[in-house]
Amino acid sequence: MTNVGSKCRVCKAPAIIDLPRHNANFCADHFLELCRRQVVKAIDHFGMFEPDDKILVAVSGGKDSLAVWDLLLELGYRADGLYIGLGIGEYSEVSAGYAQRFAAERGLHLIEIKLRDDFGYDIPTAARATRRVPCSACGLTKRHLFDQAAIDGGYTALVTGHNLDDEAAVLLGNTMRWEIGYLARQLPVLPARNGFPKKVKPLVRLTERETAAWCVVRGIDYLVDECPMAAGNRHLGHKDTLNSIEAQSPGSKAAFYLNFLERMAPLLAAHSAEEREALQTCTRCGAPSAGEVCAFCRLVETASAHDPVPVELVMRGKGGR
Ligand code: Q46
Ligand code: ZN
Ligand code: ZN
Repeated sequence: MTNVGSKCRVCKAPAIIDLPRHNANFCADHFLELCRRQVVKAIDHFGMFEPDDKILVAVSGGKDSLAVWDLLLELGYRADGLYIGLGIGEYSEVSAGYAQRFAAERGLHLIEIKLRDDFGYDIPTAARATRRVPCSACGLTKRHLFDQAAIDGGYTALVTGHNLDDEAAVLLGNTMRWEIGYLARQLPVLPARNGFPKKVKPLVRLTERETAAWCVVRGIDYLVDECPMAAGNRHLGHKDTLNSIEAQSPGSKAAFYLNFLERMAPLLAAHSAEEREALQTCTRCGAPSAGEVCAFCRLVETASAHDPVPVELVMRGKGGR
């Protein structure tokens, strides 16, 4: 991860990673220290947590969600995990194993939901049955189930592992379309409102290379493979674009996203307040909803009535990006 012979900026020991945006190399200990500092800075700066928050971490078995769970526990927060079995073929079976092992080895509480067993569908089938792109059916499912599990379990903060690369890529997409409504809500903390839990992204100051390195140095075994349904996902293309800008001009990615939060997001705050529609309660599941029956319950109804569809069938012809 670094040039042979380079030294840690802090202690001059042999470095294990170079971070061009910090214009420095770090040894393992000082790299971990830098990551902790970045997370604490995000938590403090954005007022992410109250000391008595009961945290639920959305866990996928990938590097970001396991890193954020590990970091929060290390920083002294109480945090349980929630894993959703999305039924995306072998990928889901393997990812469940990573989440379960992480929790079991550390004696942590992991709540598990299995879409096929608990709701009678899986993501490939939902995508086919509703003619949505897979990530849209998946996003709707995950948002609903994370929110509901947090509310039902009495958790006061729902944490996700979104990192700087994720947020910058979404910001680029939203900016290119001038999606003012989405831009106004693209914040690292969304307070609890209208029956939704507080949502927090503590990793927004760390890149995905840094969260991966955190896991490697901490000995966290995570699923490296990407979801097979991500092919064609616009965010991946935006990440590539930002990475080539970053390679030319280190620090651009962080400046793009963090300066948006500093300089632009406050100007959009009024817009986000206006957008807050009064919501009703879903007559089936009790969740906040724009209509009588929420989008999730409608998805369940359609997807669970459909014969199961394997991942390969949904993704046929969509491989590569
Ligand atoms: S799991 Fe789901 Fe992601 Fe797979 S289907 Fe798309 S949204 S890519 S984070
Ligand atoms: Zn050092
Ligand atoms: Zn509902």
